[in-house]
Amino acid sequence: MDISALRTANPEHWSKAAAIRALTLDAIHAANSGHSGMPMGMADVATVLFEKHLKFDAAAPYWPDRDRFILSAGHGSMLLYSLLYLTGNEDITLEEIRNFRQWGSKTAGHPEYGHASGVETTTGPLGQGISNAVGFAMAEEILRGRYGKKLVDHYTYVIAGDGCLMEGVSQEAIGLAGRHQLSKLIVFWDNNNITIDGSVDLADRTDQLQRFKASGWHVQEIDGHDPKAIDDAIVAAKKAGKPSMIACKTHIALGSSAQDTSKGHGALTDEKLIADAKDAYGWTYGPFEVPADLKAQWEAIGARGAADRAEWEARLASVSDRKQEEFNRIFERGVPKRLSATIRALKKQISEEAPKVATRKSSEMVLEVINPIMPETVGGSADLTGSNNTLTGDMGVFDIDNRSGRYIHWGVREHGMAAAMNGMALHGGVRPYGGTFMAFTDYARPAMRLAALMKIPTVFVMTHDSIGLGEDGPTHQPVEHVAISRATPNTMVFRPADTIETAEAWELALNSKETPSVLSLTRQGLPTVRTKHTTKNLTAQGGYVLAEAEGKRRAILIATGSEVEIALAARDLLQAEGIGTRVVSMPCMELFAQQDEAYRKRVLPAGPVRVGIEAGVRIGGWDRLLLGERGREAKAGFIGMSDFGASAPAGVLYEKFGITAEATVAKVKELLG
Ligand SMILES: Cc1ncc(C[n+]2csc(CCOP(=O)(O)OP(=O)(O)O)c2C)c(N)n1
Ligand SMILES: [Mg+2]
Repeated sequence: MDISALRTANPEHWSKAAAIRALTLDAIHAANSGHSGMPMGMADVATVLFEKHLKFDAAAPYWPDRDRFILSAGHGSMLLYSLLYLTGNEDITLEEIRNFRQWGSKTAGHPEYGHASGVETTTGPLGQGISNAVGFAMAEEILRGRYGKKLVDHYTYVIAGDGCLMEGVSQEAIGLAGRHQLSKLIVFWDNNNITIDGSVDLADRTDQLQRFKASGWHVQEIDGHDPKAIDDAIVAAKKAGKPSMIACKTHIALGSSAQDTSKGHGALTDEKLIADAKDAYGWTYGPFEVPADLKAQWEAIGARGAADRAEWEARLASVSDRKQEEFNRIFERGVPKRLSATIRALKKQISEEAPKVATRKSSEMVLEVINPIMPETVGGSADLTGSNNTLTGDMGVFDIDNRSGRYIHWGVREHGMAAAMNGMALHGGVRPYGGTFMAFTDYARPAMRLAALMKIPTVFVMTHDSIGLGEDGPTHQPVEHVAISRATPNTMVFRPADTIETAEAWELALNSKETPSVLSLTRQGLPTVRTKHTTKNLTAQGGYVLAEAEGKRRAILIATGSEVEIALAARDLLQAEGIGTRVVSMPCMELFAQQDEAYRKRVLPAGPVRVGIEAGVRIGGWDRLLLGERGREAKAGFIGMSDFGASAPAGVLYEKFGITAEATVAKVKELLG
């Protein structure tokens, strides 16, 4: 394609966009890997967005009221890195661009949140960014509802590719955004008709404009290389009163011999191809060279928002001290001072009353005291509100006419919910938690993994956490899900035994700034096992001695959640036979592993036989507890699940699958020989 017409139509724009294209080619050439085509195709859209619309200050990448720019098509990372470098972001220097994709560089293969400032979310798994963006836009609405336009008034812009739109999660996100008329969400679709295998048509013929329209979006279709059309479309999108999708017809790998082909998707490293493409761009500079006047133009764009930021800071300074403190606290992910006393008071009351309740209900009891003192919590459920017990009285339901509502009816959209909750957490100022059944962790897992990778404290409230849910049967009974969550790095999996441990788990989840939590909660009622009040949060140690052995200690039973009750019953039986038995409650294996060795040895001394009890699979953490670091600390056994469950009342299932006090006693005796 002859691109000279594009060059001459608007040379000022062209040279700015050409800088992105040239840097992309050079960085990918140096790395000998990456994805060239997308940045080459979307450089014009990105240039107009950054130059004319995006409210940002390159010198202050975390300013709360900035517009958010999300590169959902994360493989096009060089588009983002070029923009950050050109506009003067401190993290992304030319050296970093030269070290694209190398060990220790900030320019990771795909944009990673927390790795370089200016990266709003980790993308690469297609479909996540656009789904995070819905959470960003919801958080903006909620905070604007609470603090007003004076403090919160910004847009969320997204670049999504064909792949993002093909992923199922995008439909969950699109449906949510349309339903809630998230009018400050603007998505650019890189409509280049190419994916890795070839033309999009190989796999999909969806009319994307009709699709978005059907979900309640404002849609436009433009030439993605025409700067005026791009600008006009953004202006119109801002006025639309609905979420907006701008289909940008672009050419992947524009101006190269790989243009409009799937070859253009990946790393273009051929030197002649690169030289020819630069020729076509009229780019006469050396590798990684951006002429000073052009760099200055880009830096002026990067500084354009400094005045906006200063004005915003003045506005923040003009509100009451109390409001400022709260605003700053919630953006720093801090908890209110009152939280620990509130949790302690609840623990005290519960230890006296000793109710028998399901831990999902316990969680609701805890939320009833937390939500009133933490205005930043935003709860929700994927259409299981009454089952997940996630709604408390004071929250209000988020809706078009109730933007400060703090409860989200996510609909039957576990993946979209999890991804949007991540977006909320990333936006800042809100602490999202959301519920579904533990078995549907599978449906939310890609986003749960990213929460862990991004180091954000999203809280996943996963109820109905074992065969203990009973009659709904094996489709709904988690067996491997706790293990999968435990296998994920940087994730705290809490399986509390009663209301007290549930309160402690919530306290830890909310105090966490960099680790997501999975609360694994029961459907069935559980007795209060912590009847002696402690001000100390024992769950913070991961595991602790709940009941000490009488006489010589010959067995240690380690149990979690609903099986702690069984361990205590087994202990009674064993003690009656003169077998001294300690019960260790282990609500969070990850936190236990973080304790020093002396503590761990105190809780699990070598010598006595050990039996683990959990209505799930043994794989995933148990062997370390049962056998010790070196694998031979104790004779050990496990009472749990090794197959799928079945449909029957919970009591019957525990009997049939052999997760009982009697089976535990038999196992201990077998080990004692
Ligand atoms: C969930 C997920 N599946 C697969 C991939 C691998 N992948 C990376 S880019 C891509 C094709 C994307 O096509 P498109 O979004 O149109 O990008 P373009 O080729 O236009 O740059 C695929 C399949 C991925 N990154 N994420
Ligand atoms: Mg494409």
